[in-house]
Amino acid sequence: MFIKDTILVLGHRNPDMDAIASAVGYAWILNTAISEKYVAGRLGELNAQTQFALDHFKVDSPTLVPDVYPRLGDIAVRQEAMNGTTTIQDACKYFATHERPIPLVNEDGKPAGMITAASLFHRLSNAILYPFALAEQLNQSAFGAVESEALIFNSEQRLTEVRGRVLTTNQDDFLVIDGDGKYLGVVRRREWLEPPNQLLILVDHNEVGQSVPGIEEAEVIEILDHHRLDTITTLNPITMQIAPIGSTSTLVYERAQSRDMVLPPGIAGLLLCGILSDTLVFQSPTTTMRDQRAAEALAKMANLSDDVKTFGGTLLAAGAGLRTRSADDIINTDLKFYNVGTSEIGLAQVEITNFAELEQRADDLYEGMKQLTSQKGLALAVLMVTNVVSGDSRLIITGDSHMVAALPFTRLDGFMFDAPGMVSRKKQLAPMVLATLSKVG
Ligand SMILES: [Mn+2]
Repeated sequence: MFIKDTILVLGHRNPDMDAIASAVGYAWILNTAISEKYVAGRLGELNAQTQFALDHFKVDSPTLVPDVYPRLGDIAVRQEAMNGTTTIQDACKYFATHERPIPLVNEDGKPAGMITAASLFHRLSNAILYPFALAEQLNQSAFGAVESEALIFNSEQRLTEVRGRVLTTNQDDFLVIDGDGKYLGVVRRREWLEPPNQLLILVDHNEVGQSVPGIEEAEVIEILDHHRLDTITTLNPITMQIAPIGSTSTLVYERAQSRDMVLPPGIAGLLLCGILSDTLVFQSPTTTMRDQRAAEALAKMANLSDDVKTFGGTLLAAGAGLRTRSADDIINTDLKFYNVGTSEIGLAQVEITNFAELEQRADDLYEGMKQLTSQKGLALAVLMVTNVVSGDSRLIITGDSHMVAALPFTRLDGFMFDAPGMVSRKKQLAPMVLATLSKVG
């Protein structure tokens, strides 16, 4: 997918609330402040929480962008074609005012070849030797008389896919057909050699592995993010802001603020959701004053009727839950692996809104964790079930019993442990588990 004359604003793969909100919000700001060429995109399906926020604030979902590889259909030029009624004389008249070859198209819309100036002159050079036959020749159909073969490509083929064939032919013009095999347009060699770049702005991520497929054939012109830096290299200098704060939506709000812009209620509401979601309503240790101030201002612009924390609770509840999901899905959706000495451990996290929900699924989840541990040969596996309302977690732990016993958590029963006040895997759980195991191991 390549969108001509646009700059795509994209969050990361498996988009969360902040990835969608910051893409939509930043595209709106740039469209309003600079020009109408920014398009917000998403790299996957919306999660339940984001769908709730878009519905609540009546904002359209951003465009799904499966990849940004330029394809032949993206650069094909719809050039006038000739058909079965075209005579050699018609072709002569055409070349009086045009240089490019004429595509010849059959009645069914499928291409038959191309008339090039060279093929036409070759044909007529015979006629010139026999001038009495010239008039008759000119009235013949161009079909079967002068067309030359042409390379035909499908509109869905990537530019890089046809490299071998383009580089080994001496033709300069290629025919492009659509999915039904019908003539779509013509691509010139020089357009193939110098395709237009899809311009990109990355928000809420900067790593290639988390970004849109085809990024290596596009041009990133800006990055706005709050994650660790592990990013692309560029040919030209770019604008980049990475800040250790709670959400990218906060950075987007600050861009509006620096331009004295008032955001429409829908956009403000969505950005507010980005902040509330990433900071777990300001409970996550990643939260800063900047996030709090942005949320306050955005709540006003959004004409929020509830207070921010009440609304935040509703938002988190819309995304949380164990009820309808399989144990496998719950464990694997947000699972990360870590190495401790020679062994490997796995830490998964899921959000819920009350622990009663966990009780109904505890045995089922424990079985799933045991399976994960044996299948991956893990020394230890923890499922961190975080109650986003109370700001506490419970842990389901499987693996080596000495390691389990060494962890500083209170056992509630068999495999369930208490982790009061703990909400962040990155800042709280992982450092604690890794420190303990490095001593035991
Ligand atoms: Mn984020």
